[in-house]
Amino acid sequence: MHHVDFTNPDRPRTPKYSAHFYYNVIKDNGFPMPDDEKMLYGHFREDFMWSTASSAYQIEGGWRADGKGLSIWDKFAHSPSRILNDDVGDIACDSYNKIEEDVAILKQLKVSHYRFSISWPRVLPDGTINHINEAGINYYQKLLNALLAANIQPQVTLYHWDLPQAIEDYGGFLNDSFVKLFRDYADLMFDRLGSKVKIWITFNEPIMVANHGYGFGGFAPGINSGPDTLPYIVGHNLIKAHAEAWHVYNDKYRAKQNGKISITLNSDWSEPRNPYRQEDYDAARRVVEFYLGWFAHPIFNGDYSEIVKTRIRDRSLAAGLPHSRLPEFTPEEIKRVKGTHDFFGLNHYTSVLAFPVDYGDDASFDADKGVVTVSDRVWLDTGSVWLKVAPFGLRKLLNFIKEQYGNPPIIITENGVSEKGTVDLNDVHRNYYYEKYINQVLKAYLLDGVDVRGYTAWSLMDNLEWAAGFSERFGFFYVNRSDPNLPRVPKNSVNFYTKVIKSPTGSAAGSGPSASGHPSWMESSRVSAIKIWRLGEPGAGRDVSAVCRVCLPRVCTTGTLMVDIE
Ligand code: GBH
Repeated sequence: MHHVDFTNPDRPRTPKYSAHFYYNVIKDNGFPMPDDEKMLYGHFREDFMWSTASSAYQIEGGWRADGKGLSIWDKFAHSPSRILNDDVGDIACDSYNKIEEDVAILKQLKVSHYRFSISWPRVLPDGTINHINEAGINYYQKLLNALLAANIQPQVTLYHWDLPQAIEDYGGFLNDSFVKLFRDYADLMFDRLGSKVKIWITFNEPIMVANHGYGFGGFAPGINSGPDTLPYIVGHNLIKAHAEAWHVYNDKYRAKQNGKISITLNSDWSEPRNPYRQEDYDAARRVVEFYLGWFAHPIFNGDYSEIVKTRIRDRSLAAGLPHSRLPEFTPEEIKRVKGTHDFFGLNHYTSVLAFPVDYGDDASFDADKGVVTVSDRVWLDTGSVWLKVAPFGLRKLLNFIKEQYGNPPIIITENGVSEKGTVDLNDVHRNYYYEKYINQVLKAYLLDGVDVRGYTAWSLMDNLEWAAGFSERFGFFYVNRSDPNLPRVPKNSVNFYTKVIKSPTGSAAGSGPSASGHPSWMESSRVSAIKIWRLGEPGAGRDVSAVCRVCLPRVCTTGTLMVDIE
């Protein structure tokens, strides 16, 4: 535990890290749990919205049913090698024909709310209001009626990535006319469905539309011809379209329908890779500023943030361009966009460690951000490579939103975890994930005063996980795809989530340990953490730190020892 300098006749002893560590073990007489990992007991608001979510393309199927038009995901999925195993959403979970089944499993979960999205081409086959598909509107009417009859309040997303292909054929989000097309579509939906909906979300995760769809093309429509400019044009039109939809609702429907409307943004939380290096702090800040701030800053504060504007302008001018690749809002547009929110919709799954990298002449969203991110090796694995379990990040992100965007009411519109490979209905790793993340939300609410109004677990059932196809499963319910009836089979986490929602004294989110002194889920959590560790591909073995984090929390100090990936 001490280094001895044998070149020095005095043989001086210098303590290694292990000496400090062992000193603390002795001092603490064991391995106490760090404060930020201890469970907090308490309650959310009385009217807290407990929800679970899905999206149209991921579950509906019925891709050509009753006059539905094609979406960019229909086309993308039917193009070779775009989706893993060439999976398609033609049938998906067949929710188009299974309203009863879906509402039954929502009732089983005892959620107060359900977040789903509308397929734009199902209601407007060519994307315009020139041709309305009544059969499509009927489907959503029936779904809304069934939900309300079950006392489940809908949270409806207008756009969860499935643009009518007919609009894409005219340039999609790149064409300024997108703004009016979206406004008209939104107007029609408020008119026809709005009496039954109190929570509207215009767009789900705009950054994915802009950067995945039109930047590097991993998502539909799969465009990668102009990563330097196209994502920014897409983002710009999307923000304007969101603002117009908000104004239509505000001017024409709010008084009568009395609902709320906003946008859902997603972001990882980011920590510096090396907490002793200022540049890494700056890089970590840029991750969140580019991820969340790209859209949140104009909508909540007016205009893009200085950090984003300055970096893109500087890099554009350095490359010899006459102006920034990031479009500018006019003063009138800034006024029109600013304040178009009734709450902050947040999707969050994971955290990253950031450090700065100079991308040279490369011009893209990532190059402009100038950051590379890695994971802390002590964060547990899941069924998705990008998703590591790091619950603390959610509390930090909630606090960031509170500080940066004027303490808005926040609805967490997605949070969840996946598995892949062999089906195991005993998904204790999902219980572990939800317990830890929801508890961080509770801390943000009770200890930090963050105005959290609702929590939404992704997802109701296993579904088409975009480019990953059906291979990664986020659901509370397993969907047996080898049975043509596509039955929904509850996993263990159904009970867990129901308990969290319903528990009068609370369990994960609740008010105290049980008689035994430990909340009943405590032991299963430890087991499940170890199970998550095993979820990766065989052989992709995680080092033991993942396990010792569970058993010996102090051995692996998140973020501080993890500086060895260059
Ligand atoms: C959400 O996106 C979506 O809203 C939801 O539809 C989806 O099912 C859910 O998450 C689970 O993924 O392929 O390595 O480039 C969360 C943001 C966007 C994170 C896509 C993962 C793919 C990374 N996700 N991203 S990669």
